[in-house]
Amino acid sequence: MNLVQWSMLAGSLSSLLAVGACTNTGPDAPDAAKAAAEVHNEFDLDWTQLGLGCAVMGTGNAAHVMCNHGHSLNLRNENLYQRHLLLTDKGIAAPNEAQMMHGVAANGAKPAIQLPDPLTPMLRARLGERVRVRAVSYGPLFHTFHIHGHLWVDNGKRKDTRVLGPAEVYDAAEFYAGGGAVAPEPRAGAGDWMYHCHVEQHAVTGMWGMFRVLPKDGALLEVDAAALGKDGRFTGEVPTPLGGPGQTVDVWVVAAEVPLAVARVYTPATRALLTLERDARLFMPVADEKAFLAATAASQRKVMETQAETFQPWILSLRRGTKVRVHLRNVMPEAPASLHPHGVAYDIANDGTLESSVAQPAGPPVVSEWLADTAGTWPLHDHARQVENIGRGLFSAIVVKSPEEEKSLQRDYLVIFHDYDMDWFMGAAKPTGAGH
Ligand SMILES: [Cu+2]
Repeated sequence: MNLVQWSMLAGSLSSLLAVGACTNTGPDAPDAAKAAAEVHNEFDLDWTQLGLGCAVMGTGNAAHVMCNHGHSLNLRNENLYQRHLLLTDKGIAAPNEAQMMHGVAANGAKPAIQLPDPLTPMLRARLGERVRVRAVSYGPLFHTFHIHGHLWVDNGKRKDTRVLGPAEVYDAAEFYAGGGAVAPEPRAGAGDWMYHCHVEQHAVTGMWGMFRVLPKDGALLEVDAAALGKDGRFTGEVPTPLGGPGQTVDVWVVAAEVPLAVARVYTPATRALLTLERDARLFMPVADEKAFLAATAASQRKVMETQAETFQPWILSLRRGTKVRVHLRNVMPEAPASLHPHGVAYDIANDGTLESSVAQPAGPPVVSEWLADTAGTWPLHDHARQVENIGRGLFSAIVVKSPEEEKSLQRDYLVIFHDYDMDWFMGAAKPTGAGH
């Protein structure tokens, strides 16, 4: 992308920030009036220009297909420009942001044209339920976790935004769904509440999702499942924790290179809503040792063929005081893989960086032992070929829960902020990691 295109893109983005903030500056002089008019025009978000970041990567239809910038939540990405294209093709001449982002309005009414839920974790809760959202960040950039309509208390202060650096975690966002931070008083109410990275470029290029608050009474605010297919099934939910104080549990995980639905795009020329798949590298949990030993590259790909749109990244969820033995096999064709945990107790042989703790392709399984002695949320990722493997998805997270949290939280979610390895994502070149 050249400098002119970048500045046009930046202009569009700054106008996104300025929506609704139009002020009259110096209307007396003709030049000033003209300038004011130009500034005012900028307040109309130019989605075509916003799409320029994509257009330079291809022409015509290909430009739309390839419109993505590598910012995602849990490896999935839906560009707001694509939703704009879909709405305009369905007859809304100038869709606004609300129309693009929301599946349902706060009063439960459906919009005139309903879009599929975004291809990112769709967090759900009933009005008044106690919710925690844990955020983990991977990749080379800083991201800002923000959720609409809700506040939480952190160190005695109310917050609704928090910055995360690479491999940083934030798990203090706890509130009542649709309600307050410390009491379920009326606040946001039922409806769709956007959560997103607050780096604006990241949000519009895919780093956003929805927190859907359903009414208490069971009158569902669900979108039409038949019309929307599999959308919204990818929940971001933290699994029920394993083990307990003094217990040892075994967990089996396969590192596999498999197709994953990483983005959804709309192509006006064919009127098709397409899901883009790429060969991601994933930690795929399996049920038991038998399945673990039987796993092959082909069998894991088969699993993904049926789960491509709903597969949830592995989250290792443990009760505080549990000792876990994680068995890792690598069925990827050529990359080594390992598990490097943060936050749990272990000795150096179990930290996923020594040669002895790296699982080689078609090599023997590697076992790591960790003690989950502190409640919290922790990164867990490959450390054998970190840049390339994390860029393609070889990450997870550890959640260690206290008994109090298990009682107090009705909904527990974890979202991972992630930047794609762009060469891999665009399919333009084979990723080249430094390796060991
Ligand atoms: Cu970001």
